[in-house]
Amino acid sequence: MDTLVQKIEEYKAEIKNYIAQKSEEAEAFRIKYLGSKGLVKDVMGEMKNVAAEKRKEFGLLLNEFKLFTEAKYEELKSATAGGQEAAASDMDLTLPGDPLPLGTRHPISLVRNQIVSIFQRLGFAVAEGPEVEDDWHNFTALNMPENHTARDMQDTFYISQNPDWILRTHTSSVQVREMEKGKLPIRIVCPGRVYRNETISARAHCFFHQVEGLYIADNVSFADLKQTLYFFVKEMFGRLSSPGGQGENVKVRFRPSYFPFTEPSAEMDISCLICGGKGCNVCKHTGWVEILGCGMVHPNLLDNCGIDSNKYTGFAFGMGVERITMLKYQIKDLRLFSENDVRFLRQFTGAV
Ligand code: 2NL
Repeated sequence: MDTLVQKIEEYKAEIKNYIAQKSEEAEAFRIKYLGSKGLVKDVMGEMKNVAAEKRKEFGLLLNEFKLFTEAKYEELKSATAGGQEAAASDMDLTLPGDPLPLGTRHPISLVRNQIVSIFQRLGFAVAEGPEVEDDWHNFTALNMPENHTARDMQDTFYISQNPDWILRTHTSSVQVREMEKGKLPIRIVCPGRVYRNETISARAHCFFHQVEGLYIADNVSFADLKQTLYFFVKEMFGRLSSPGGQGENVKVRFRPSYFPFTEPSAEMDISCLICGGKGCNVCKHTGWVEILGCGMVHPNLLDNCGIDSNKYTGFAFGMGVERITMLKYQIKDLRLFSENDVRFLRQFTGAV
């Protein structure tokens, strides 16, 4: 009797520690302990060898052992029912999850936003307009004669259904639309994508991005234009710590130029950010790099848009976002901006 009680205790310890991960293992447990030739039946068969006066006590013990084993079997069965629960029992829910990869802003968007926000701080509002334009807003209103080279089929994409429609070649068309509204003063910047029919290379693309600016009011002068653009350059490039060590001291110069929509016209250069003005291949050994075109709004434009050119004057400027971005980050090939190679794009995480 004592050895039997001991045996039952051993079995119970074994049963208690039994682990089943698959339903087959729970079934093996049932066969081993509860089957017709199982261990529970075995010990029950010992009843006949137990002295009569101990039978009641042993009967209770056996019954409790049977219930204990059956309860364990139910537990194993439910824990291993279905493949999913089996997998779930393996799963450590305290492990950290897989990280979600974060996207980054495109460098063109970053630099465009930075340019725009500098002018917003000076009181310029943002204006946007259509990329498919008509001849009037893109060319005629902007004082571009009928036979001007910028109108050439080679530079402009035409919409085949209507020869009057084109893809805008600059965002000046947005400014024309603002001028036509007739609400003065006007102080706007126009960021956007523009299109030119060019062969794609390291230095040219069939589309690129511009920010143009326009300020029309009483007594706007070339001095106002210069101070506005000095502020822009200082904010955009002055704080750049470049290999050339320009620091805060980036230099600026204006060169006379020609645009059909401004008179007088100028181009603005800054001292080369790479060599600090000493001369390198980025500045083609001149020490200067061109960053934008500008000038006083041609009176013909004001008249074309119904603004009194005797009463109002204005200045305008235009810059290529790709060009500014290339200078700022020393990017040598325009095509990188539209290839969307993540190894290129990832480098601008957190930039600006
Ligand atoms: C450049 C030069 C320029 C303008 C754009 C403009 C617009 C209006 C009136 C007068 Cl509505 N001017 N825009 C003026 C001068 C230069 O852009 O090289 N851009 C990348």
